[in-house]
Amino acid sequence: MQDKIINFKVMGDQRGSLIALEENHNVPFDVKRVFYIYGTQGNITRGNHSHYQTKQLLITINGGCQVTLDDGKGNKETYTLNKPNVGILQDELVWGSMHNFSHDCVLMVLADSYYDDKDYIRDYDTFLKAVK
Ligand code: T46
Repeated sequence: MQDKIINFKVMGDQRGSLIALEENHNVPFDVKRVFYIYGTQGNITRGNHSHYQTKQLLITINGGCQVTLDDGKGNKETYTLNKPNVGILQDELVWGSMHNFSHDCVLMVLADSYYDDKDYIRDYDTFLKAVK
């Protein structure tokens, strides 16, 4: 799933760096929602679900974590996210879990939908049925 990684252009100057995210340019969808998770202990796993329709772009803007993506068709890959200029795309109907958080990790997520609990698939067998 190498095509899931997006490298963002780093701009800025001697004062420091800057990354700009623009919907349908370097973010490959309409951005309806941004949220971020932080203060997660290193032994905790977050996510552990899929979405029926939502696409997400995950970026660690500080610290790092690992993200495991599973398309339910035999493709499962774990990525290390620890650079603010790299994002991982989690498409709809892809199971995602986030783990091995550094104490200072801030994981920012851009999504193409408003929050709707009904869009979540939290049971792995239900996910596999939805993929088929
Ligand atoms: C994901 C990982 C990285 C909202 O009210 N609005 C929102 O947009 C979201 C994402 C959550 N919530 C509420 C629902 C729960 O009461 O915040 C609480 C925690 O959400 P959740 O248990 O889904 O948190 P995580 O860390 O397991 O998962 C979240 C996202 O849901 C998920 O899509 O990729 O962060």
